[in-house]
Amino acid sequence: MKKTLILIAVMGCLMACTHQPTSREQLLNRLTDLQQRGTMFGHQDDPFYGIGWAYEEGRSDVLETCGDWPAVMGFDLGGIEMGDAKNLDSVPFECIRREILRHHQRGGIVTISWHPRNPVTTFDHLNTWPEGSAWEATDGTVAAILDGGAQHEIFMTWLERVRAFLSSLRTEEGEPVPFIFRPWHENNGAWFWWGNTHCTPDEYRALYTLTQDYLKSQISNLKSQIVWSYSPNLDGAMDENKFLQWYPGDERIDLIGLDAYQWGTEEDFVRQTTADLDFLCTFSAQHGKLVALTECGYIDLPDPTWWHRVLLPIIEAHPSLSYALVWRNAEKEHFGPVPGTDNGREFLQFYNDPQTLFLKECQ
Ligand code: BMA
Repeated sequence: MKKTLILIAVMGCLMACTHQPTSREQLLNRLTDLQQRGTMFGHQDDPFYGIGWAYEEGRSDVLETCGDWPAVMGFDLGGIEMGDAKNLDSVPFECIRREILRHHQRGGIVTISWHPRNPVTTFDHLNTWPEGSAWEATDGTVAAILDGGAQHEIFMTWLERVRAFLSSLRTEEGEPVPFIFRPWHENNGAWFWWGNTHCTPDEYRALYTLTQDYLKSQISNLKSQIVWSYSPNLDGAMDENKFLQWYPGDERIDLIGLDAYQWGTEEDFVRQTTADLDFLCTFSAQHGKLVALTECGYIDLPDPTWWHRVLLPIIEAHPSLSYALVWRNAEKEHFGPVPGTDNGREFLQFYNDPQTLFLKECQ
C-alpha cells in the first residue's frame, strides 16, 4: 500500500514536473504555485545577444554568469505590425518564435511585450528615431485607431499580424504555448503614443479592450493561451484613485506589473519602488491578481552590488512578487549580469538567495 502511494506520488510529480502548461489556466496555476516558492528572475532578449556576442546558439549572459537560465524570458513584437522580418531591436521573428518554444520546453515562463510604431505618423515619416516609432508620442493617435477613427482599419491589420504570430506559438506536437502578454505598458508616462497625456482614460481602456477582444475573438485561437498583464511605470505615490483611473478592469487583467528603473538616485528608486509595490501587492492580493516587477534595472550597473544591496531587499520586502525581469543586455545599454565582471560576480549573491528563483528551481 505504502509502495503504491509512493509510486503514485512519484508519477504525479514526474507528470507535474515534465508536463508544460498548455493553457492560460494551467499557466496561471503554475505562476500561483511558483509565487508561493519565491520570486523568479527574468531577462529580456536573453538568448539572442549579450555583451560581446550575438546569435550564438545556446548562449546567455545569465546562464554563463550563474550556471542557470532565467526562469522568465521577455520578448518584444515591435515591428511585427508592419510585416517586418525583424523586430525593432533587429531580432528576427523566426528566432523569437524558436526561442519562445525552447524556453517553454525547458520549463520556463514566457512574457511578450509590444512596442508598435506610431500608426498615424509611421506612414508619413522616414524612421529617423523617434519618427514613426512607439516613442513618437503624438496626441490623438489612440483616438485615431479606435472604432470609427481614420486609422482604425490599418490598426486592425496590425492586430491581425500580432494574432498570426502569437497563434504560431505551438510545439511540434501542436500544443499551444501559453504566455504572458503585456501590451500598452507604462501608460502613466507620456513617452509612448498611448501614454497618459495623449489619450483619455476611456480611450486607453478602449484600446486595451479592442486588443484583447480581437485576440480573444472567434477568428483567433488564442483565447485560452494568454495571461493578460497591465503594467504602469514607477510613480512613487501610486494609490487606488490613480491606479483605477486607467486600469482595464479585474475582468480583463490577470497580472499587475510595475516597470521600475533606477534612472536617478538609489534612494529615490528604493523609496518610490517600495511605495508603489506596497500599494500594488496589496491591491493585487485583494483583487486575486498576480503581481510582478515586469521591467526593472539599473542601466549598465555602475554599482555591481546593486543586485543584492538594492534589488534583493525590495524583492524580499514584497515576497508576493511573481517575478522581476531586467531589460536586455545590448551593447548600447545593459541591465543583466555580465559574466567575468564584477557585476557578474556580485550577481551570484542575488542568485544564491533562497527568495530568487531561476529555471532549475522551477522545473
Ligand atoms: C527600450 C530600449 C530600446 C528598445 C526597446 C524595446 O527600453 O532598450 O533600445 O528598442 O526597449 O526593446
